[in-house]
Amino acid sequence: MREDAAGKSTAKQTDAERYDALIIGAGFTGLYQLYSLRDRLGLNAQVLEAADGVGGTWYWNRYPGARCDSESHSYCYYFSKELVTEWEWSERYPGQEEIRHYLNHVADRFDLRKDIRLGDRVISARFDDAETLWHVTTEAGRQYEAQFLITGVGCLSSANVPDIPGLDDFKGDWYHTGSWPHEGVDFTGKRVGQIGTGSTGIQSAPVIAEAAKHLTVFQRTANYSIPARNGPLSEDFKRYTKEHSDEIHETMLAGPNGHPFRIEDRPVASVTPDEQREIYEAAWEKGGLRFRSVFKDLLTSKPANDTAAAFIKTKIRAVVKDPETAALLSTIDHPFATKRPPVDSHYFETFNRDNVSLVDIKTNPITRITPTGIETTAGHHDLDIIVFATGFDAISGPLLAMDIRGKNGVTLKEQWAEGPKTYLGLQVAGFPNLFTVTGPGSPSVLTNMPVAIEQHVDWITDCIDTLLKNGKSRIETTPEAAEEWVGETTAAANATLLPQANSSWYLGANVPGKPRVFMPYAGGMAHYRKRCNDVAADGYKGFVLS
Ligand code: NA7
Repeated sequence: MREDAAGKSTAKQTDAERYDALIIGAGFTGLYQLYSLRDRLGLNAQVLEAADGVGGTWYWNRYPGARCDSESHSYCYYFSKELVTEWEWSERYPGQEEIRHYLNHVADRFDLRKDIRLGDRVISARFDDAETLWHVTTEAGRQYEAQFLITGVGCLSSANVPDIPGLDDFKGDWYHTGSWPHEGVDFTGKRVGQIGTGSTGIQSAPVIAEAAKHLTVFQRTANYSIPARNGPLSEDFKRYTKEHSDEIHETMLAGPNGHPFRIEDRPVASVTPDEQREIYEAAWEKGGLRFRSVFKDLLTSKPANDTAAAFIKTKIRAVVKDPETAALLSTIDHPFATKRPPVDSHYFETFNRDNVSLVDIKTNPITRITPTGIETTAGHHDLDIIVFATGFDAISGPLLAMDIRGKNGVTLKEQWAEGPKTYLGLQVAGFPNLFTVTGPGSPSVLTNMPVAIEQHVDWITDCIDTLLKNGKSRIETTPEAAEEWVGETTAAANATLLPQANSSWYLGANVPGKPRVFMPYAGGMAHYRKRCNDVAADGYKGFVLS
């Protein structure tokens, strides 16, 4: 079958370039998926990437302070031992620029660039049932065809700029953190307004405050944050991570969220309140997402969660000197870690600066943007620059931004009118041979992303290999399997406190009009991997191969 696969650029009746597989996006997913299909299976695969460089999320997110909250020795590929050994991270958490260097290094090291077309944004994909072919069109009007279509479009790549009246009239400059100018923004002497206090806003505020004349942070929902305790990695630690890379990887694979640390097997109630405080204190000093791992029930028991929440709120009040500001920052309406928990470098300390103020837009919402600033129900704020740290139309957004049509011309938008429905986050019923890496219904954003990505890419690669070796040409999930999986995804979320965060982007609640469905699979990465493997071993149960 593989010999039958069409060669590169063998145009038929149309001018379309023909491939075995097309991959959308040249981030972590696209690079590894290309390597896997091309170098492992020998397929003729092509990556189409909208940006002018590789890097995906890390190509676009260049805002001040942009840094990953996974630790650098785990935020990378593990498929190649040589790559793990030769690459050296400089800091505990990798900054945006360093991650981009890393992904460029990967592209060069595995000679991937020749099969990546940059600056070619996919706008539509249509499945031809008779030919079992995906027809893909890009913004530039180029046409492509392929038997398999794999999306590696990322979960956080469709910028959410809120529809606030008056933005067009603003005389200053405005930016969304997710599509930041490559040349940077000079804040010197400027009055800056930042809307949003999620992971991004919490990273950018301290850096903007250092440069700007004045920074006004507009906060709708107060947020927890744990100090990152970022810093240069010691030579000893670098050596340790290389010498123990197999063990580290095993730990990442064994846990629920792909991080290189284990979750302690003790509930909060198993220790006294004094011991709890000591444990939280030590975790606070250590910093980072590890804070979540000190007890096993922080995300499943509200009373347990309350102890962590109370500890962090006390810390915020201890750091922030102005009592009113401290109260605003520590009045948090959701349990700890039910929204993606940020890690920060001096976020709360930033509010002790003379040139920083906090505006409560929950009590006094923004009414409009004026030519000279932002107006709330409590007054006007004069601004030269507005920074929207307002997040993304997450997970399903980047897929729905393309016009994807499956069998009988049904659009993905129609198929997902009530919210995304997939089987295992990998496939949509009625869309044969379309694979959605880290799609809705998979663990994705609840994990350390490269771990989730490698698992999906490996599964898809094995699946395509099996298909072709068995003389089949298509794989498609059934509506029943997808329906059941949506049920399982919902049940997995409901077994945790995660749905209690009302305005979370996990739920799509941050985008007006988006159906409220808990999108990522919360049953844990290790459990999910086993499910996917069992499905494959069981003859791809829930899929039809033909
Ligand atoms: P998030 O986590 O979605 O945060 C967006 C922030 O912007 C959050 O504080 C929102 O408040 C606020 N927001 C969004 N829309 C508005 C409007 N219309 N008015 C006022 N405030 C608004 O996005 P991030 O970019 O910070 O982080 C995304 C992920 O990237 C992060 O979790 C990491 O995984 C990396 P709200 O809470 O909705 O009240």
